[in-house]
Amino acid sequence: VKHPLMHRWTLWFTKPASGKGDNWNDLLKEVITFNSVEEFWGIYNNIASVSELALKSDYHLFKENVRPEWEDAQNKHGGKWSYSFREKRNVDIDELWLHTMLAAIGETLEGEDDDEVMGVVVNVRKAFFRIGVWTRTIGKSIPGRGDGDTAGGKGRSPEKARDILMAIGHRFKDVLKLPASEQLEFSGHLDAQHSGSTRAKAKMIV
Ligand code: M7G
Repeated sequence: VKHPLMHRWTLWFTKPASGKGDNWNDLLKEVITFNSVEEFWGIYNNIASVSELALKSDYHLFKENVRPEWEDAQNKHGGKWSYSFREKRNVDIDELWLHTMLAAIGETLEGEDDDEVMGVVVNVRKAFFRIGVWTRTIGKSIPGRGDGDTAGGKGRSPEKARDILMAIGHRFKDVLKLPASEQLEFSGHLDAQHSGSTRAKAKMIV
């Protein structure tokens, strides 16, 4: 018996750049798509754990048909909640990433009709492990569009969209078992791409 998931999910891997000529597109690889709990465990048990990955690797677990890139139509108005674990030796990154993936595929990060979570990401870097949740919107109107057209459509007001994003942030913070004293930060993908620009930052913190 297979226990179906609410969505089909695709696992992606970013392999570390080998030389200067490598660009993002050469490094991002689609691994496999699945839609049941059993398939998830089969895959999980047969791939390298995060703690075994080389520096500059990423895993991305995204809803099927959403590429784990800012440029994807379903991400381009979105953002992410993320946290960087800088005490790399003191953190069980494998367990945190597993719980993040289970929260994503088990649909416990958002409410049933929210349709905000696009995927989850883990980055292995020299100074930190970073885990993030990518969302469809940033809880603000899209520049150049009407006010009711908060990214994601559904006719949500910016205030309502913001409430949904804050709730996702709180749930994600629980999944990561972060104490109240630690801050999870939200940033819009556009801000991330043009960091240093004068664009108003979509700053939220939980
Ligand atoms: P990162 O992995 O988000 O953060 O981006 P890091 O600086 O902590 O490693 C690293 C680099 O990967 C970026 O500067 C981009 O060159 C590239 N990159 C990452 N993402 C998520 C994207 C993306 O969605 N699209 C494109 N074109 N490049 C990306």
